[in-house]
Amino acid sequence: MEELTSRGYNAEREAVTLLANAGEPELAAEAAAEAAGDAFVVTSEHAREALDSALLDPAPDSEATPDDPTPPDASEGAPDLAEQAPTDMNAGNDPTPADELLTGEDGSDGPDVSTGDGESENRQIEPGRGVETEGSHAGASAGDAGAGDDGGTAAEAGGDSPTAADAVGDRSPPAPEIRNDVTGRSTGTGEYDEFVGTFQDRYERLSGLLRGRVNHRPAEAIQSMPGGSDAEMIGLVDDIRSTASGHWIVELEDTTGTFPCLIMKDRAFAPLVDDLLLDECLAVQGTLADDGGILFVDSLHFPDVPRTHKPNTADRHVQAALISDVHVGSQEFAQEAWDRFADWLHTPEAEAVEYLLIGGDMVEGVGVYPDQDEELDVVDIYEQYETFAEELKKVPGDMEIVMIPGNHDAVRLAEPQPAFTEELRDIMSAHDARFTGNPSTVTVEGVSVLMYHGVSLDEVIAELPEEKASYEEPHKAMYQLLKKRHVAPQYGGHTRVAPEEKDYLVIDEVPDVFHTGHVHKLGWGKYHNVLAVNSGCWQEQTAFQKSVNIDPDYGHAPILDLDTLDMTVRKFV
Ligand code: D5M
Ligand code: FE
Ligand code: ZN
Repeated sequence: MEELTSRGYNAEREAVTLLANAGEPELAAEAAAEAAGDAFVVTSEHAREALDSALLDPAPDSEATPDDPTPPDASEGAPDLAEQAPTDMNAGNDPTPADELLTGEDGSDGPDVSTGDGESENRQIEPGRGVETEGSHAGASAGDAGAGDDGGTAAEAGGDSPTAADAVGDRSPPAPEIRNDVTGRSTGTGEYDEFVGTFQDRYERLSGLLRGRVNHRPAEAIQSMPGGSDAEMIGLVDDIRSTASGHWIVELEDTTGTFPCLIMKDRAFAPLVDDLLLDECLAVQGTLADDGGILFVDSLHFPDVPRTHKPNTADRHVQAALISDVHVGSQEFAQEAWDRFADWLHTPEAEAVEYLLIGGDMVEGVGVYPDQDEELDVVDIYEQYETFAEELKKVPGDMEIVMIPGNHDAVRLAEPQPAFTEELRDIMSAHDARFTGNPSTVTVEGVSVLMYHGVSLDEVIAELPEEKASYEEPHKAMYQLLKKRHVAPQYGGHTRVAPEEKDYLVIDEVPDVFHTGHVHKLGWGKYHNVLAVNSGCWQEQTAFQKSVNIDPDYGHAPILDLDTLDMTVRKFV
């Protein structure tokens, strides 16, 4: 199973059983993946084909196949930027207007970011019956009402049980506009070399954001500068190591080579080294050592979001529900909460909620994690989508729905993930929903929402200090992605990345709202005026989550006022 998931496939339960019972399960899985081609769901058919065919003998080449967008060995570092003939990295890089220098600054301390200390207003509203606020776990994690201090106080919901009969039925939202969607534009065939192109594009665009702030000299040029010279460089982080005396060496790479940069432990910005992830883009300014072999760093710059960013707002009162991680098909799918949510959408109170944005993991999928099948309610992946479609039908038909896939969905696992296939769209066609890739930028009523499922959040949370990123405050992990202007900076870890000519994971334009899910925790706040929302889930605690003490925030719907960017969380548990 791991073999299949690591290659970006989901698999039917029967297929898993067949492959697991094969003489050499790993090879069998690999062969089944070949048979599945670009189907992304390995069916029992594929498994049988693999077991019957000569594919197993001799052992297939373990190199990635053209259908497999993931690298042969994810533990391998990011490809060398300079491996291919360097493109002209200096051309076409419009330096952004100089934002304020962000040297050594941690944006999350900015005044526009609330601390989630529980003192801020906790705007949670509970419609429906018998709902308790007290003791709500979300109360603690979502108390970070950073979404503005202007109005929007909690209102008590009406006591009547809403039913579909209360339908308001006069929504007529204009169509959202979608950008940065890989769907239908995928160029990657899975060759490792293609990653060089992806990283060159990443470098080109992220360094473009930094060029107004530093006077970049290529690594090659710095290598031949005399000792003692001042030098500035923009590069992707290639290595981070500490010296015997506790200082840090950050190796930066551009298209001409790499150069080591020394960050002294007593510098004010030294703690920022803890926030660094491999392969993110950084700029440094400093002075070369006497022998010219290392750069002593005086300042560090992240691509970041300008503090002056002014978000767009809708010019009428209209709202969007931001949800994710529905996990239909799981025994833990929170059916009652979902039904209450869907019912509430039919009430006059929800009249302004014209958009439903779903950030991935529509269904529980099959074979996503070991032993996951023991908790499946619906074992067939297509039946899961059929069941999901039934759940979606409960939502008012005049809402505009946008969906991206997540890691439990039946599309390729490697990011950027293309939108659901025609076959799956047909199953989920009831609402004429819009299907777009993960990530995508969806503009509703003038407000741009960067939708990203959020797999990289696990990594950001694992790598960064607790106060910068934690499951309790997932929005802070999102701030880091905004600061790095990339939704999944680190290559070769948990987050699978596909080689595309364009790095779709770069956050090119600053969004007004950043919407993720995946970690099943609710949290929101503002980072340099960008509202970051992680939207919880509709799945109660799974056995795995119990084993690692993850207490999911299920049955909550963050409702966003598109005209003010204020957030209200509605509880349906
Ligand atoms: O994952 C929901 C959250 O739980 C996310 O933070 C990953 C984590 N998770 C869940 N199951 C597992 C297993 N089996 N291994 C590691 N991490 C896990 P989602 O993928 O949205 O269900
Ligand atoms: Fe999920
Ligand atoms: Zn997920």
